[in-house]
Amino acid sequence: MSRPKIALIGAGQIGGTLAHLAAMNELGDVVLFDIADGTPQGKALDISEAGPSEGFDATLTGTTDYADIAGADVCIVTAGVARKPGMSRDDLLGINLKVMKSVGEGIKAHAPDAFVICITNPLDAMVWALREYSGLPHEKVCGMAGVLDSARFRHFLSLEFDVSMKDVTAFVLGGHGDTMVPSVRYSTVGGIPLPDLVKMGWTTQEKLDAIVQRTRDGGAEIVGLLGNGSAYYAPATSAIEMAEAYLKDQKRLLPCAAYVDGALGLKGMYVGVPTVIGAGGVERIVDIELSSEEQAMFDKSVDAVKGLVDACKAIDDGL
Ligand code: PYR
Repeated sequence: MSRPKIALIGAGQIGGTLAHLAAMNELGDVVLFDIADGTPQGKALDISEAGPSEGFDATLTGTTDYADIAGADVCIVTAGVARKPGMSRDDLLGINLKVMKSVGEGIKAHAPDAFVICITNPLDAMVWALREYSGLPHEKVCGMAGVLDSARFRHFLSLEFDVSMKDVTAFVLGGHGDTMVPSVRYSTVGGIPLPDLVKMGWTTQEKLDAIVQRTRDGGAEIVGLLGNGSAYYAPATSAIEMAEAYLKDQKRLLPCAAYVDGALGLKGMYVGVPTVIGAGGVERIVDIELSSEEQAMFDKSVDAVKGLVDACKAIDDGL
């Protein structure tokens, strides 16, 4: 039986980290694709040479030819430009839309049966565009953002409560942008919802509000610190969690940018929602109830995503 094939489209910082994590976790053989000749080949060889020390047997190759992703089981797309300090994710729309066109066409031609995870920003609009250009079924194309935003929220909460991150669960919904909705009610420590922890005196509402805002600004905080790029370790780890859920049919309940048609009152659009990921791809959208306050924040985020998708359509009137 052959190993699963994981195609990584884009061999930048996230792409290289994805390749390393996929190999270390022995998820399958890795093909690293990039248009910059030398980069994918160099990173694939470098990571392969870590194999003897790390003890993995995955085969890693680098390529500039889409034909080499043929038959991939999973494609993780990071191709495109990352933001610089002072930029919002939305500023990348025009340039990265063009990139999604060639990536989508490459996947359509060579890996039409893959489960596709998009990481390129602005995330929700780019995953929508990638689905349009690739023509793959909606449940096989999704975006990585909710796992990352929730991980950031969990990390900040664990610092506040001085408890293990393992015991903090959290949910972030909506678009992967300034309007994202970290859900306080559905986030817990050992099963105790955050509002109860405020009542119990574990934290104050003011501190919790500040953590929610820090979560919303989590990507920008890293961009500001790095000075010349955006986050890559946590984004890559989050996408690997999703890829593993698909490859091992784990039926994980993970928030991601998924196509929603009916649930949460939405009609046919990509946005961050809780999902179940298994061998069928995004197998289920978890149709949670929102309070009126959460609903208002979610609606605002949905409108922001719709605006970005409209901007994509205006740039490429073939969409
Ligand atoms: C983030 O760090 O939030 C990205 O979108 C890469």
